[in-house]
This record gives sequence, C-alpha cells and structure tokens, in this order.
Amino acid sequence: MQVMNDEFYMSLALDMAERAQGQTGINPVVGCVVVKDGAVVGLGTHLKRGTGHAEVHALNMAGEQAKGGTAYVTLEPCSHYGITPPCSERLITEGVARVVVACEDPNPQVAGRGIAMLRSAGIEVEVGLLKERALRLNERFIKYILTRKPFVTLKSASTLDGKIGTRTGDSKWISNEEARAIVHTLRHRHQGIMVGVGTVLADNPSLTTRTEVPGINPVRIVIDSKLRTPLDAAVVADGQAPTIVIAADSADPAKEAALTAAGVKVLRCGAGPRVDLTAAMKALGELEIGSVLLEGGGELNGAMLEQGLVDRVTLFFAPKIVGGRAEAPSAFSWDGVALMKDAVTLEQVEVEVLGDNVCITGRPASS
Ligand code: AOF
Ligand code: ZN
Repeated sequence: MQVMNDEFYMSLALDMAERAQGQTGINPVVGCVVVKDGAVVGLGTHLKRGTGHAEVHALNMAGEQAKGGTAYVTLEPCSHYGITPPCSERLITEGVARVVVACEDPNPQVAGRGIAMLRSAGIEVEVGLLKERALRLNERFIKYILTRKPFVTLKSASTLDGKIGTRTGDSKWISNEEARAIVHTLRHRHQGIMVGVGTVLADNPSLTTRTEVPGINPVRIVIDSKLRTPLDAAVVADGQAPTIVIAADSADPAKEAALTAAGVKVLRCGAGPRVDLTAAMKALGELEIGSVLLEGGGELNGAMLEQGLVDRVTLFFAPKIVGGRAEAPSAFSWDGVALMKDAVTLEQVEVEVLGDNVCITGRPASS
C-alpha cells in the first residue's frame, strides 16, 4: 500500500500526465494535484496544445479551497505569457502556500523563473521529487524545446539473431501480441513515424495506430531519395493520416508533382544522391514534428544511428532464430564499427519481460 506523503500525490500527478502522452503535440505532458487539509481538492492535466495548463484546470476545480493548500506539479509552473497566462502568477493569486515540483522546465522562456517567482511571493517550493520519472516522461518535449529537432525513438522487432525477416522476406509475425500492442501505443505517443522507401516497397505498411481503444495516427514520413514511393502505396492512397516524403534535391520533379497531386507533402533535403538525414530532422522540426518513431528497415536504422540522430533505441526480441545469412534482413544494416570499444552503447537501460518476448530500451551514449 502507498504511504500518504508528498510522493503519494506527486505520483498521482505523474500518472495523469502519463496518460496524456501523444495528445499534446510539441507541448509537455503535465499533471497537477491540489491538496488542502488532507484532501484532494483539485486535479488537472494539460490535454492539448493551446488549451489550459494542468495548474489552471486543478485550480479551477479547487476554487476557494486552494488558499493555504499544496500544489503538486510534475513540471515547473510557467512564468511566461504563452498561449495562456503564467501558471506561477495564478498559483500566487490563489494563495497556495506550498508548491512541490518534480522537475524544472527546460524551456528557455521558463528555466527556473517560475520557481523564482513563486519563492519571491513567499511560497514554499520544493523541487526534484520523482524527478527521474518526470524527466523520462517529457524526454520528447525536452529534446525539441532545446534543439527544435524531433526526439527520435528507433524501434525494431527482431528475432534473437537480430533478423527482421527470413531469407524469403517473410516477417509476419516476429513479436507476440503484447509486444505488438506496445508498438502501437508507441505510435500514438509520437508525432511522426518514419521508414525508408525500401520498407514501403517491400511491405506496403499503413503505419497507422491500431490500439484496442482508438489512438492517434502519427504523420507518416518516408525517406525516399529518388522518389520511388508508388502512388498506390497505402501511405499515399489510404487517406488515414498525412504523409511526408523526403527526397534528395536531384529526384525527378515529375514524380514530386504526381505525389503532391495525390496529397503527399514532398520535402527536398540533400544536395547529394541521398537524403541528408540531419537536414531532414531539421526540416521536420520546422514543421513542429517534435517526436519521430523510426521503424526502419535496417539501412535507415543504421544510417540514423551512425549519424547520431537517434535519442532512444527500443528493441523487441522474440525467442526465435531464423538464420539466412545476408539474405535475411537485419535490424541494423551498416558498415559497422571496427572495434568493440567503438560500439554504440546504450545508457539508462530498462528491460521489460513481455511473456516470452523481451523489450530492451536505452539511450545511445553521446560520443
Ligand atoms: C505549465 N503547465 O500544463 C504546461 C506547461 O503554448 P503554451 O502557452 O501552452 O505554453 C507552452 C509552454 O508552457 C511549454 O513549452 C512549456 O514550457 C510550458 N508548459 N507549463 O506550467 C502545463 N503544459
Ligand atoms: Zn503554465
């Protein structure tokens, strides 16, 4: 049983924020719980960019009862006039006595100013409760607000020998149902989903979110240097979600015109024969795509990893071995490193057992 203390309320605020992942766009997910005289008097979650912040909802619910109470907030209350007025000001006006904050807001417009405003108004402020969990929850927001480039999660589902298909290209199914359900939840939590044109040609995926309850479809992004994406590909023709195709500057303008006429947004990134992936990430950031789920195949996975463009690697392993030498596609196809000491190494590794499958996730160490 959970013991009644600050952590009890902060973990409730974090639980609420966690459920809003995927629906706030480039904004963070934030939860707020207001407590007075031993009772919860207000609850709030930021649900959508452009609408009320978590504190506003919670304080509206609390009304008069907020006076002298404690507010638990998963992210530092804002200090700036954005789409909404500053939450710190509102907490002060309502007469809240104490504010417990899980982590600072790295947004350069806030970055400690919200906490300073509260303190200078005489409010008792504590910072850092359940900080690691709060930071992990907003890792996508944090990367984007600091760099204006999307947070990239590389996801792959493979056999124990690292294959994403057999030598004949058969790939249905590698993972068990539990792992596949998590992948669809990951799609919901990212604003974009990215594949190479090889995957479109081989599998014709729809790249939509298919969860038990309805989810949000990410924008589909195809890296396609020569514009080989067929007009009858599902990502072009099914109308399920917007699609962006990113090509090299040299790709055929007639193909661009045909894709554009079919409703696809074509971006040009790369003066050479192939797409410049760094420039592509920048271009996606400019379109306010703050998070991308990279679903390969192996060539694109390898290139993105090699170029340091991956922020999280999430690998699902099924207890199967298929062999197939080079004919069977691998999760990572690239020249690779010569020495083990140069391997891409994951940090903050988490392991989850999903029935007979395993999920390993971590963040590539920045070299
Ligand atoms: C909070 N509580 O619930 C959220 C915060 O565009 P706006 O006006 O919604 O402002 C977005 C910025 O405000 C966002 O980048 C982040 O710094 C902060 N988000 N702050 O106090 C909230 N969602
Ligand atoms: Zn705010």
